[in-house]
Amino acid sequence: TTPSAGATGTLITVAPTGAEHAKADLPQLPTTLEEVIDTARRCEAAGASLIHLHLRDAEHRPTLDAGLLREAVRAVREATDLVVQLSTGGSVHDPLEQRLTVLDAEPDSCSLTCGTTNFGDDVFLNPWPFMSALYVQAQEREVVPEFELFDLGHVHALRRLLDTHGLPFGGAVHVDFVTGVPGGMPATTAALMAGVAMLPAEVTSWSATGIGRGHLPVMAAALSAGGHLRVGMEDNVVLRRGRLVEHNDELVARAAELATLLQRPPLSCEDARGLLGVKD
Ligand code: KMH
Ligand code: ZN
Repeated sequence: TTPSAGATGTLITVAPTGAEHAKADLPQLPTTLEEVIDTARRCEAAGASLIHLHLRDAEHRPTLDAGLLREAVRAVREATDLVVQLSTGGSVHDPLEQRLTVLDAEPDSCSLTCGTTNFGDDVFLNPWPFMSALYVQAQEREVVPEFELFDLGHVHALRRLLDTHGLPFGGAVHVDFVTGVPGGMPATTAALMAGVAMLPAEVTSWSATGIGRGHLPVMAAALSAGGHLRVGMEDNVVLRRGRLVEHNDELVARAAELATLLQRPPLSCEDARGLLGVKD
C-alpha cells in the first residue's frame, strides 16, 4: 500500500470515562455532559482524533439512555472534529438488547468486542449472536465498528465475523487490543505481538491500550510495532507512581509526545476519518 499519513502518523484515541470508576472515588473523572465536552476539546488540542464514549446519568452512574447518547454525539460533534465512537460494551450489567440500541444515536463509530471475557470478578458478555447482530446493524446504519480484542480468541472471532458478513461499512478494518483486563490477555509486549501476528489480512490498522500498570509498556510496544494508541481514564488513572491523572489531556499529551519523538506524530481528525473509513 502507498505510504500515507494514516500509515506513518499515530491515531490517538481517548477513552475518558468508561463504566467502571466511581465519581465518588475519582472526582476528576468526566461524567457530566459539560465535563465530557471540555474533555473532548482539551484532548483534541492535545493530539487525540477519536473519542470513545461511555456516558453517565445525573447520579454519575453508567447509562445507555438513548436521549443522552444522542445529545452527547451532537454536542461533541459541535465542539470538536473528533471521530465520535460510542461504546456498545456499556457496563457489565447492561442487557445485550439495550447495548444494540446505541446505534440509534448515529455515532461515527461504535465499539464491537469480539467475544465474552472474564472482567475482574464479573463477566463481560459478547455471545456470537450479539456480535453478529451488532456487526450487521452497524453495516446497515453506516457506522464504522472498532473491534475490541481482549484475548487471542477474539482475534479469531473477528476472522469469523469477516467471513460471515464481509467488510464493515467504509471498507477499513480497525482493531484495538485491550490488554491487561483481569481475565483477558496480559498487558505485555509478547501478548500484543502474538495478537498482531494473528490479525486477519483485512485489518487495515490496529491500536492498543494497556489497562493499569501495563499502560506505558503497551504504548511503547504499539508505537514501535506500527500500531496506534488508546489512552484515557477508562483504562488508566495513574499518570506516574504516586500521581493520579488530573485530566485526560495529560494522558493524550504524553502519548502525543512519545509518538512525535518516534517520528509518528498524531493524526489530524481528518486523517483519522480517512484511516477508519468513517463518513465525512
Ligand atoms: N465496560 C466494559 C465492560 C467497550 O467499551 O466496548 C466494556 C468496555 C468495552 O468498556
Ligand atoms: Zn469502553
